Amino acid sequence: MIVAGAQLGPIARDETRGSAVARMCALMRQAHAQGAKVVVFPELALTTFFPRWYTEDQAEIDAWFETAMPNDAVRPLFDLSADLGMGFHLGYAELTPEGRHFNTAILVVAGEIVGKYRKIHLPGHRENEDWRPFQHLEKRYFETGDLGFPVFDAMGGQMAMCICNDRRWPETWRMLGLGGAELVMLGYNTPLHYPPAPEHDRLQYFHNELSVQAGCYQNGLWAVAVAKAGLEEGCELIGGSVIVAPTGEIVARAQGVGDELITAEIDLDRCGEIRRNIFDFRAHREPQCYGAITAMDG
Ligand code: ING
Repeated sequence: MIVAGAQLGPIARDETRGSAVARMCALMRQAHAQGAKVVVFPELALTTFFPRWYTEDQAEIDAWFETAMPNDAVRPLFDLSADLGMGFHLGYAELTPEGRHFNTAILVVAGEIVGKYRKIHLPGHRENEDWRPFQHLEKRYFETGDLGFPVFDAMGGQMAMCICNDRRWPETWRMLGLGGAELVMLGYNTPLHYPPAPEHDRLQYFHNELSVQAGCYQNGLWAVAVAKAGLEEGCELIGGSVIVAPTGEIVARAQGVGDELITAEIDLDRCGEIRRNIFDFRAHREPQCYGAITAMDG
């Protein structure tokens, strides 16, 4: 199947959801024209990355969230998906009827939601830290995801999702590998500058690829990892969207930091090259030796 990653450039603070959706519809049409069966959009793709600002005004915070999915703003994307027979992954901020806040991603096939994931690894901090040039308040604005690491039978394969910081944690990938995932779709908003360790700024693209390549190789699965990129409200976000094979090879990479489509023809059966051999879990894993991984947090 041909898969597509639809990298987005900056979304301004005052940019409407309709504007972001229109940009995504254009990319979905482009993906369809190139024969893609599914297109992956970034994390929190309907708005600017609002956790970069501190506020105690809950109404201001909640305005960044979706209280229904689909809703009028995203309806054009769902309708186009149905018209074109396309699948898509969309990251957004979810406010549940019970008032719970999640950093969420959904998989939609032909206009119907077939899978949902809520971000488990929330980076950053809870309180305003004025020494930082910008905040990273995901721990303040979101709850830890409560859906686990689900795998969905869709589009002729075993599909899964994770979100941004999740990709840095090997546990994420192992849980999805153990769940039989063959294609992992994920979006990210990754600032180039990492205030706690600015000496690592030059490594942000490398760490993005290292994390996804390792996750794919060590679990024998494909990944499409897609950035919200560019200079967004004064904060430079990395691009570097990639499509990675179960061998760990990068088969497509974005070149810029704007709206940009990447595609690749992938064969889900290639997961077997890894899973029947070097990472045949049943033959080689020794879970009785790994107790510390779930017994302790650090
Ligand atoms: N963003 C970043 C990420 O994990 C980050 C946060 C940046 C952590 C750089 C460490 C280093 O890619 C989100 N949204 O998780």
